[in-house]
Amino acid sequence: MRATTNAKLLSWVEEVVAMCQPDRMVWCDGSPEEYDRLTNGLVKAGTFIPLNKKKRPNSFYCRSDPADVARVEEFTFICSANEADAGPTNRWADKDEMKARLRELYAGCMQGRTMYVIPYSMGPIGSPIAKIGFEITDSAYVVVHMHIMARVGRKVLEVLGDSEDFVRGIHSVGAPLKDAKTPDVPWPCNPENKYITHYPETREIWSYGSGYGGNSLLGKKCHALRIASVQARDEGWMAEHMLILKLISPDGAVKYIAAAFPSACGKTNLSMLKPTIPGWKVETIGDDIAWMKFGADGRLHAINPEAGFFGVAPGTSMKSNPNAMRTLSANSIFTNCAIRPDGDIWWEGIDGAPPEQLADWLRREWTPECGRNASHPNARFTTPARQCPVIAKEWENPAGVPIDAFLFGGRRATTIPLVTEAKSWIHGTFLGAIMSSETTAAAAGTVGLLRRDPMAMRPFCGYHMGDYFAHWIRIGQQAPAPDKLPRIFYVNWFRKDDQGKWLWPGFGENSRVLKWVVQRCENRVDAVETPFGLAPDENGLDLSGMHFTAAELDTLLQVDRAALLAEMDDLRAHFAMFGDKLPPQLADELETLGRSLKG
Ligand code: SAT
Ligand code: MN
Repeated sequence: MRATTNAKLLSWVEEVVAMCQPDRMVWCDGSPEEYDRLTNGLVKAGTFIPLNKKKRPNSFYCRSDPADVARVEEFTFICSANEADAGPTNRWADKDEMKARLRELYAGCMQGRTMYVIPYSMGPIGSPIAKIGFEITDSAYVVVHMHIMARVGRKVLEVLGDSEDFVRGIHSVGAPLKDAKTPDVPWPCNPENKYITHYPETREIWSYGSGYGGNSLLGKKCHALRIASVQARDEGWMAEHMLILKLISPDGAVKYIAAAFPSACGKTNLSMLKPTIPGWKVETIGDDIAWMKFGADGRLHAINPEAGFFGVAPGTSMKSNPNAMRTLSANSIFTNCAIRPDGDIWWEGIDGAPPEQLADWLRREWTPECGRNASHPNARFTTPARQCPVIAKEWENPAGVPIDAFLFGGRRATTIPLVTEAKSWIHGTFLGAIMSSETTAAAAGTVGLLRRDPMAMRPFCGYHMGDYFAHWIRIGQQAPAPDKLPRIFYVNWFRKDDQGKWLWPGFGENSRVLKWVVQRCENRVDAVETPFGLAPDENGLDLSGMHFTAAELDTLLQVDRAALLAEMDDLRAHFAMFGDKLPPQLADELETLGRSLKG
């Protein structure tokens, strides 16, 4: 039912109805009844399989079309008014041409389907940092995901009132049902035509052809990062691809840390980590996105704009992430993992021996001997954040939490040490700007290639990355109290030795690095200067109970000078990409790095 008199909103919805020609239209109210009605419908349609109620109450299993399994960066466009504003890391298309092409595809694209209008808030409803958006979609799968991932419903319409300040998102799976007799498929999509398009000036998102993750849950990467990064630039705040965690030390002191890693590099694991060092505790605020504004106290305050976790399933276990496993114990949706004969889910790396038989994500029979993986490497769980056993009590605080430190990191088997601290805000911005990581299955494409992924925002920055660097520098300059800015660190959990063996166990042991970060923030430990920043001295890290040879420790904690020096050309080419938009401070930092590596 429609519960708004907002004229701009109503006329936009009418336009979309006229273009897409759905059979029915529903204003989503975000209620549990709506969720049940839609999940029942998805079960009837064969999209969802209810999981064993005793093992996983109110949870569902889903398999996508094999041609629709990840974000598609190749078909993701920033259609800014000026091409130069999209910058070298984005695909740009003329907004009028793109809209004309999409209008053709959208014409009648919802025939035979229901169109849902989803009012959502990214961030606690009414928070001064939160933003309102609407996603119009023909996918019930998307609606139930938005129920978990965002705040959906009437309250959003009430807070919006007659304001025009909302993001307009249109999404279609691009698979009209030509007549009532055409049977639907479990996962409608359009493999030939996928477009994920953004119009930063008018705060619009038009998405077509894919039903998966960041392509279709428009509140997430499209709104909360690509559009929000532009709003943040214009309004003087930050929209970052960062988890937010609360770290409590044995003496009860609290620090808040936000950390940027590329997709599928362990952000969810870090955000709810179970420390192995006694007396320390991590609580979760968010696992993927942080929106930050300066508060009256002069500090950067962060909210998690999301309400759920859309995490990578394979590799998640009681050993790697017990808190995620507990979060998933009910009310969750699982896409593209495998299903056991007893009606529960399974994936590579989950606890226990593999069952003798499974149905895999491609609906085939699977046995441990068959030589294939049973789940897709980008298989995902969708689960409410409030169910996380270590969710922090502040996680929905409308004022956000004050951030003490930023971590940057990526997957690097070589070269980059376990942890260093930036020497200044500008040096930290520089380390973020040269971030690199081996690619993962979160995006379609080859896995394991090294790519520069500044601040883990390469696929998500809605404007010119050179201007984005300048925005970071401006935030540092505009900080009401420079000494209250977060300290910046660079970490790499993924260093390997010459034999290809991980040097660092990761997971809960990463708490040792967090302890060092806290002690640095409190000026309680010394550090030694290296070309890559300030590193722990021999006794800096708490490694009690761990066993490393001197050589292993050396490799783990040292910058490989020769290897980094060999990357200088690549780094210069990376920076050259940004042309005259590269802030001169970052060019200076690069040359300083080059000199210190030689010295
Ligand atoms: O963009 S998704 O939400 O599909 C997942 C990711 O890349 O982090
Ligand atoms: Mn992400």
